Amino acid sequence: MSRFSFLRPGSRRLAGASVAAATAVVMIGAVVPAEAATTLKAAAEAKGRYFGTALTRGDLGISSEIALAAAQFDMVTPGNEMKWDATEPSRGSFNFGAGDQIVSFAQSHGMRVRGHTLVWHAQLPAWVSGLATNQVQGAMENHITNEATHYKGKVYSWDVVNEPFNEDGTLRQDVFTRAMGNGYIADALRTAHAADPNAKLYINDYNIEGMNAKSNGMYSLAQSLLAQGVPLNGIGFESHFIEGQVPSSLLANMQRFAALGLDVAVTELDDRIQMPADNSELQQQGTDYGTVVNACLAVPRCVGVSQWGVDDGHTWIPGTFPGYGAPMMWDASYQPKPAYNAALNALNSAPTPTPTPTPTPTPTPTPTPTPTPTPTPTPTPTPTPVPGACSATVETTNSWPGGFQSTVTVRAGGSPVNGWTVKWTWPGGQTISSLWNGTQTVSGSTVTVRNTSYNGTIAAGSSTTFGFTANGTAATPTATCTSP
Ligand code: 9MR
Repeated sequence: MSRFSFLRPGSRRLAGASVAAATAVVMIGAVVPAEAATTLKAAAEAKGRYFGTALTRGDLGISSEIALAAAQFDMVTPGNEMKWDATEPSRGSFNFGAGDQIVSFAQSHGMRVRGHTLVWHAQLPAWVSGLATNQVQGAMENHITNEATHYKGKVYSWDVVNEPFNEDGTLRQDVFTRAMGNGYIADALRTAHAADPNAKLYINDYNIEGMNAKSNGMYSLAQSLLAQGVPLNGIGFESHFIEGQVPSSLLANMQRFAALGLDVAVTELDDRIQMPADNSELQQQGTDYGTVVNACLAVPRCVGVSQWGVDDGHTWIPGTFPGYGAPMMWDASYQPKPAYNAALNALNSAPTPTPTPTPTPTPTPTPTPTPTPTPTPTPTPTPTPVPGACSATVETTNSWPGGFQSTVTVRAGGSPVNGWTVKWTWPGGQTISSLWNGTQTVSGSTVTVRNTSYNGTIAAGSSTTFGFTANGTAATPTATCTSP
């Protein structure tokens, strides 16, 4: 049974404090240095990120909550209004009224919109589940085309496919897989891209924030979609956490997806506490929010963080996880909690990104041509495939003052490789801060990286990659690869 299978429709609503109180909260929200930004959105924008929230149509009528949302956030995800049950309740009959209200709220407050969601097994109208198998693909493509065309140019991104995985990393069996097999994901992404070529297209899921079977499943899917040229732009990490339990591999996991050339985003952040919440739990929640924001800031391809709601009075958590609550950065009276200060401080404390300087080309004098003797052509020897041989190439994908990120491609020769070991020596005292898709051993300046359980086998002529971030000056050492 899915973690969300016992959801009640709609989240709890509490009446709130005044707009004036909400505004005051913004002013006194955090103790920060004089020039530091005083709202999440300003602080995030200064670091090239956004900070978002989820809002439902019901939220739009709660003036205190909305004033706070408009002051603090620059991205909105509709909580329910763009889901299939809301937009195409009966076949071929589309209703974008509620979604449009969220979009116009966002536009009138200078906020962007994350479209959520086109294809999901939940909040799916009964008519879709009742279709004959050979009708599902047509219905899915028609739904995507209509909705993505309606919102073309109005959404920054789409969660094209939502929550497709089981906890063990296999794809969930639902109406879409039963009709189309695993290929429904590629088909959905291609259909969305045709309708809105400028929207960033995501697959979004929960419990994929750390390194585990489910995120390995997502990683393999992403690799395979990219290898097929499918228009996938990003992975959404929902991040519905429990206080004190943010996975320690969050950063390394984000980095490995980013190293595939994908954007990553924290899309539905909340951090629930077993009620009643005491002060030490609220402090720990602050640490958790800081950890998540810092992870995003440490990954150049992490585009932003969205909290799933605004305040503790309007959240889905108590309705779904009885006994738990208080998962947001503001309490039910719109007062900022330690989590808000932690998120804001993390943003304000991060180094401001500096664009990588482009070296100015020095003009070189044109050399006087000297006649070259025509070389006698020598026949190119045909390389003999060595069984199990592999090669490795290190490439710097990003650098910043004092650090850099690299991708290492491990390629099999003429025969398949079963297990590989890549080795190199740092030229200038560099040290790896985090490595993904491999296991490392360091001895002095020599680094040895072996495959993990899931990427040791490489077909003849194919490749896999691992990646790392390192401290020091960017270097691209020559690496050797051996295979047993
Ligand atoms: O916040 C949404 C809540 O109002 C709905 O009742 C619920 C129904 O499934 O969906 C909630 O949002 C979910 C999101 O769309 C996908 N990830 C999990 C979110 C929380 O359940």
